[in-house]
Amino acid sequence: LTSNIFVCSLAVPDWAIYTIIACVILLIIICCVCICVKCCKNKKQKQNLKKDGKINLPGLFTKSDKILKNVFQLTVGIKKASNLKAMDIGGTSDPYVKVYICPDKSKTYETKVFRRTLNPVFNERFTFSISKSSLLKSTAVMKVFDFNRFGKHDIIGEIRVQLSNVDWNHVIEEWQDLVEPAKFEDEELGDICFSLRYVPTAGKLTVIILEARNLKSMDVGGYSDPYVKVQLALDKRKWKKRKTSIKKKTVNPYYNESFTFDVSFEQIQRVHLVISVWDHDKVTKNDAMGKIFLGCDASGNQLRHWADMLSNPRRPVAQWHSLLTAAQVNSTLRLKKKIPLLDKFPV
Ligand SMILES: [Ca+2]
Ligand SMILES: [Ca+2]
Repeated sequence: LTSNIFVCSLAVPDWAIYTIIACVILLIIICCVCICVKCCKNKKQKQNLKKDGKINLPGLFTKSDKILKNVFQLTVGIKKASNLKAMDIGGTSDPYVKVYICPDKSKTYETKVFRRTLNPVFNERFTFSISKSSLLKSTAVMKVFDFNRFGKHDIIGEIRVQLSNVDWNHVIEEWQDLVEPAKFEDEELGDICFSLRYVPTAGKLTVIILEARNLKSMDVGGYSDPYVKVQLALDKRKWKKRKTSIKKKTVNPYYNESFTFDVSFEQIQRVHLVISVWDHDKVTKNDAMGKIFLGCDASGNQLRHWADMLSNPRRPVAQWHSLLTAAQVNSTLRLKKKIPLLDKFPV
């Protein structure tokens, strides 16, 4: 209609009108063909991407809700993985995904563990707050691990997404190839194995520090003098503390030292167990080499161990844990000052 009015007012001859209409129709046809070709191509690409060892991020949801001034919310969704590498005998894995933002790393999330599968469907979402200033130099890291009850968890692969490359106006949902993990900025702090046993009737919590391995070397000569601090907090207040012996000049110490604490059934829900590894130094201050905490609001592997202990009363449950930095644990846990007069009053 508009074109007619336009045409009439200029008194253009008939043949010109037909030519214009023909051109418009031709243009529309060309556009349609282009869109169809593009759609088909995309579909093909997506199928290709679903091949080996991929993980689907549905996605890296990048919502720029400005809750506070200059703080953004980033939601990372882990949807599913397919054709993961088999890490266990029998040709399967027990995959789970760890998600964090580098270099901040103050919050590390983990998905649930899926037993004996190479095609897990996670469907979990994790939200991070990122300041505007650190946004451009931050990377979202998603690491896929194979859970092992009695051994170190094997890394299957990882994905890194530089947040500076993210289009903040859209939700990104895509498959990506898992790659070999980057070692450089990911400081390996070593692992610690300990067993937990809780007897509700007697109100006794027993922690046996078994061994640690691949600890960081803090002293010249590539060694450390590690000891382990076992600390309990009640309602996030420092409560009780014990230490193992010091093992000289090693990064793979063996302790097998047992500590029993009085923790009533009523208290166990409110307790945090903090395990930290320290390097003993005669002259200077002792250095923290790594830390983790367990409790009802712990996450991932630590929560699993705590839950296993509670659901298996009177039975010791041993498990390996990867150590985190003290700063990382402290910022999550935020313990308050010591409870005064320790055991003098019932709490
Ligand atoms: Ca496994
Ligand atoms: Ca030392």
